[in-house]
Amino acid sequence: MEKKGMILMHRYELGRLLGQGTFAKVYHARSIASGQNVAVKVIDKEKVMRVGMIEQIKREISIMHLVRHPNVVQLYEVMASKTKIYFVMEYVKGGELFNKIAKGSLREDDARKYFQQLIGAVDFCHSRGVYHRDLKPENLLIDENGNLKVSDFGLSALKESERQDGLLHTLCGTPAYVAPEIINKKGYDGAKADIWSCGVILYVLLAGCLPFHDTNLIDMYKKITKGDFRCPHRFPSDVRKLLTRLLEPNPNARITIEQLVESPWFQKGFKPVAARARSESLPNLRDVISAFNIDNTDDEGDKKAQVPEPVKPTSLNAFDIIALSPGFDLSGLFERREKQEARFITQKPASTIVSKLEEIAEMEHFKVKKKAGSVKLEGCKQGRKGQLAIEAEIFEVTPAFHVVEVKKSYGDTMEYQKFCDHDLKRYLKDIVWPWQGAADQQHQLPPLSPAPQPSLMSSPIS
Ligand code: ISQ
Repeated sequence: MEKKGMILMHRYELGRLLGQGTFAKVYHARSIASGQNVAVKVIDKEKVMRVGMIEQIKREISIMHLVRHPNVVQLYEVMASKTKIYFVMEYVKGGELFNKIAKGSLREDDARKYFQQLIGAVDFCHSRGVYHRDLKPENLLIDENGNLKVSDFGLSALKESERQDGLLHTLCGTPAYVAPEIINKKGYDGAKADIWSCGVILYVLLAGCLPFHDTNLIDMYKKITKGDFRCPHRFPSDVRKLLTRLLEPNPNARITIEQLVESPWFQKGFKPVAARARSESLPNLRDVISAFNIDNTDDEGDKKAQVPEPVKPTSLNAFDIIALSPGFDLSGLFERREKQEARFITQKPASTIVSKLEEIAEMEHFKVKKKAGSVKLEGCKQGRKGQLAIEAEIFEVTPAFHVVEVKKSYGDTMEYQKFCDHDLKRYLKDIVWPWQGAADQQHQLPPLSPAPQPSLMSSPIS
C-alpha cells in the first residue's frame, strides 16, 4: 500500500492523495532529485490484468506518450513494481474544473475560454488517433495560470467501461456525459462520442447543472437518447443553437470539430495554441512496454521496469508511427529525446538495420555486440571519458516498420552527439524513412490504417 512519505523507486516522494478510481489512485509527489512536483497514478496491475485490458492499455499508453499539448496533462514517465504500474505525470495545481462549477455556473466568457481549450486539446488528440471516451469535468484540471488541462487522455481503458462492466456504470457511475450511441452499444466513433461529451461539459459550465438529469436512470438514458434537454432562459440563441448541434443524438448529424471551430460563438476571443515540440523527457518506450510484464521488481520497487529480451513489439501501431512522424523528416533525421537518446523509423527489416549498424561499426572501428533486440557498438579509441559505447535498440512495429532507439551507454556525451549528428546520420540516411516535410516526397506513407485527421488548431509537432 502506498503511503504519504513513501519513496517510489528512490526517485519520488509520495504526498497526499489527489484522486481515486477503480484501478488507480493519484498522488501528489515530488522528485527527490529536482524537487519538481508531479502527480503519480498508481495502478493495480493485477486488477487491470484480471479484466483483460493489458493490450488495450499498452496500446493507449504508447500513444499517450506521443501526445503533447499545452492543454493535455503530460505523461513524463512509466515505472513498475511487481504489483503496480506508476504513471508519473505533470502536476496541475489548481484542481478540478468541477470545483469551480460546484460554486455555480461560469460567466459566458470564462466558459468559452475553457471550452476553447478543451476543444483544442481534443482536436489535437483526435488528429493523432487518440480518443478520450471519458470526458467529464473531473478530468478537466485548472493550472495556476487558469488554463485547462485534460487528464487521462489515452488512459480511458483504465476506467470502467460499458463493454467490460455495463452494470457497474449503472450502479456506481453516471452516464451523464456519455454519448447515446455508447449507451445503446451500437458501436461508436470515438471522435463523435468525445464531441458529445464536450457538449455536455459546455452546458454544465454555462448552466451549473446537467443537461440530462433524472432521478430514474432509465429515464435519464431516454432523455440522452432523444437529446431531450432544455436551456435556461438566460442562454443566448447562438449558445442554444450550438448546444443543439453538439448534443445531437445522431452521431452522423452531430457537429464536427471543424464546423464547431468555425462558429462565431466559438471564434470569439479564440487563441489557437501551438502544440509543444516533443523533445525531452518522453517516457522511454521500453518502460511503457515492460511496465506490463510481471516479475521486474519487488513491491518496494527497487528497480525501474526491467526490459525483457527480445523486446516485444506489440505496443506500437500505425498511429504511433504517424504521431512520431513529423520529427523524422530528412532535415532532422533524428529526434533527440534527451541529450543522449535518439529515435528513428525505418521500413527495413531488423536484419538490414543490424547489417547497417555492423557496417558503421566496421567503418568507424567499433566493436559490435549483438543481443536479442539490440546492437551495441563499442569504440576502440579512448575518448575524453573512456571508450564511447552506443546501444541501438530495435522495436518491431509491424514486419514492415521498425523504431530504432539509439543511446549512449558509455563515454563522453559530446563525442556521442558528434557521432550521432555526423556519422550515424550519414550512414543511416538511406534506411531511415523520409516522409512528412521531406524533400523527397516519393517516399509516401503507404496506406496502413485510417490516417488520423489533421488537427485544425495546432501546428504540427516539430
Ligand atoms: C495532475 N495533477 C493533479 C491531479 C491529477 C489527477 C489526475 C491526473 C493528473 C493530475
